[in-house]
Amino acid sequence: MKAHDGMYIGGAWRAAAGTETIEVTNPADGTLLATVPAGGPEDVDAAVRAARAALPGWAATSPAERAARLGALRDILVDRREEIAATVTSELGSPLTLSQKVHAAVPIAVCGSYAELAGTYAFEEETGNSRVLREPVGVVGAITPWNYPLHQIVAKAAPALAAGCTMVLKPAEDTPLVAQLFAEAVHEAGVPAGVFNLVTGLGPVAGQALAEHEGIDLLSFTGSTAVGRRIGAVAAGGVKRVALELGGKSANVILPGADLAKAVKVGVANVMSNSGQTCSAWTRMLVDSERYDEAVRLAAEAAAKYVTGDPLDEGTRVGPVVNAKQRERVTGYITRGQEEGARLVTGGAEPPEGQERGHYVRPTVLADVTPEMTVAQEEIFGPVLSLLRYEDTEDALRIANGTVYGLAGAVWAENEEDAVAFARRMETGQVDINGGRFNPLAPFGGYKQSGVGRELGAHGLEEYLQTKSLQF
Ligand code: TXE
Repeated sequence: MKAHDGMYIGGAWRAAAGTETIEVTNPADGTLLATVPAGGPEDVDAAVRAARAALPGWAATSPAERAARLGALRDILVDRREEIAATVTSELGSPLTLSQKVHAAVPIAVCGSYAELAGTYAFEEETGNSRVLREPVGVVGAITPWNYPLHQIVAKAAPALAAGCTMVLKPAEDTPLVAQLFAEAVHEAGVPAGVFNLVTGLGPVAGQALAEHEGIDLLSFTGSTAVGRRIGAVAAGGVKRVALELGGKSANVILPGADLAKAVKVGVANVMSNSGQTCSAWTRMLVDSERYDEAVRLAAEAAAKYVTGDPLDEGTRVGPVVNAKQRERVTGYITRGQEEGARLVTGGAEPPEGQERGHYVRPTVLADVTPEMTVAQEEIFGPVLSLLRYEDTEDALRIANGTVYGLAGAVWAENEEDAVAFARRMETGQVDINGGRFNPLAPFGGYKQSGVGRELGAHGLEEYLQTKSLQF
């Protein structure tokens, strides 16, 4: 695949300071797709300086001008959506249909929503004898993961640019190609030089250098809780603002009386999508004891129908996971679940037949999972669903809230009001009621150890703003 051998800094592709590179491979078959530079502290420093230099000019632009640039950016992403989908499929391994419908379409929707918000948001308002100004925070350092590679970038870059901030992005090492494509689109959209900068590189090197850099005013990180905790502390030590979007272990609560067949079908689809590599995935399905066995049967039946295979084949529903390490991690959890007493009803740790070359994991369902088991507590990040049994509503709530995470969740009930009443008591940032539908304007982010701050919509924009009040 075509790749840039430099970094996008100060409006141009420049050679990296060092000679280290990253090999980008296709998780479906291990073939080499491209090499990109692995940046170091010098590259990060050059990018932060470029962002700092561009800040006064960009912060002074009118919201209408920023809206126009974001609108142009959205249109370019629309024009290049097939290329985006193909790129994500080759470096992440997601089925091409998913790449088209989600990996390309969602960032386009999010970028469009910020083009609109930039033009309509009240950056100034009067309150009593004061005028409140909402000003950009400054230079943003963004570190993103590979699981929704373009979405995670746009969920930070679009609000940052709408707010008048400038930024440096360090994307995940597994998926730098779509990040390069995004930098090209930003350039083409006429965003001034230095407003958006890209440094590809390894987390502990380029990522760490960005988190530690004194020239950053806000660090926005999405990734594992372990890394988030560490770099959050580093950034807070420098009195920078920190936004963290971390892991999850979301509950899908099926209340008695809910449409079980539908809830199980949608629940299984939610977990298997993107090979389970979704921080908000409903990985714990909670069913009342009376209907538990029926739910297990339905879930196993549904999961067994999920065809794993080549992401380019139209029939494929589950592609590989992103890399060998992730595959090992996921299958390790499946084995651990069985060792702790969970019952494997479909799938398992063995690679699917004939797919040993890629990083494939069988769509797996574990039954008889109890709340204290590792598979019910830790984020697996693979196509693995755990079914837990509850006795009554209070028990269901205790189980749903009984992890360190609180990112998302779902509630199914016969009456919507019952689902809403239950959702109000859940310690989590987002809940889908009887299925729900994606809304690019709805705030997304975690309670408890799932993170700090919100992305998307006006709440996402406000993360990149600081307020000043003028008293008259
Ligand atoms: O994440 P990392 P990994 C979870 C998921 C997954 C696990 C491991 O459970 O199985 O994390 O995935 C950068 N300083 N999530 O190892 O390492 C790294 O380069 C600065 C949940 O891929 O956290 C990449 O850009 N940066 C999740 C980003 O952090 C560092 C999405 C994420 O990588 C760094 C991904 C360091 N010391 C994984 N070390 C979600 N919330 O959606 C790494 N990075």
